[in-house]
Amino acid sequence: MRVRTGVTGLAAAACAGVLLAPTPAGAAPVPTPEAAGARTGSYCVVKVSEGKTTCYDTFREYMAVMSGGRITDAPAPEKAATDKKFQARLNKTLNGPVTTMGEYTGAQLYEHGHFGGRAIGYALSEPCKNDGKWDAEMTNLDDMNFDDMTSSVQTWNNCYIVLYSSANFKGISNTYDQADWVGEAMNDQATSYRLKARGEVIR
Ligand SMILES: [Ca+2]
Ligand SMILES: [Ca+2]
Repeated sequence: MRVRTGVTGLAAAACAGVLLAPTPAGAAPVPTPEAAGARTGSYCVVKVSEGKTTCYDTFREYMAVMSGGRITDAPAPEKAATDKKFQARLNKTLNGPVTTMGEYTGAQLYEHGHFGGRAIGYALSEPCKNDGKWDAEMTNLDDMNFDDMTSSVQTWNNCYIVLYSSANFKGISNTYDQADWVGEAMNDQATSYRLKARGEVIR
């Protein structure tokens, strides 16, 4: 859903041919969501290291997990989105390992512009690496009941996110780090995505 305008994403049209390469060598596959939880909860955490996706009813519960228990008092997402203090704390907490198990937050997708509405967080076992391989991928956001919904994204730990308008990394694509609005062309269009390192070129 469109809430506000203001493009801050990084245009990557020049790389589109590369990004549509069919074989994502080395990318960590997204675990299949536990159907019931993934489809009923509003806020989902995908943990690659544990091989599972868990969804929560409230942004507060979700953020407690995403932050490794460091942020247990998150306000409602619409309030959190406009709370500069909270956003600063979020960025400080989520850059770097968030748990003693060494999980790193790669990216979050939000339903509305300016980091509001439903959210999906993606936790990696290590920061995104500039090694010529995708660091993670999701072939179809419909599996998370999040197809054609994304309006803003955030990334941390050296990750960039590439959104694609169709499943399996097809359709139009664009690359972002922190974007409170993914832009008119990609708004409510993303159906798959991949994570890579900042400035990484993948052939
Ligand atoms: Ca990589
Ligand atoms: Ca789509």
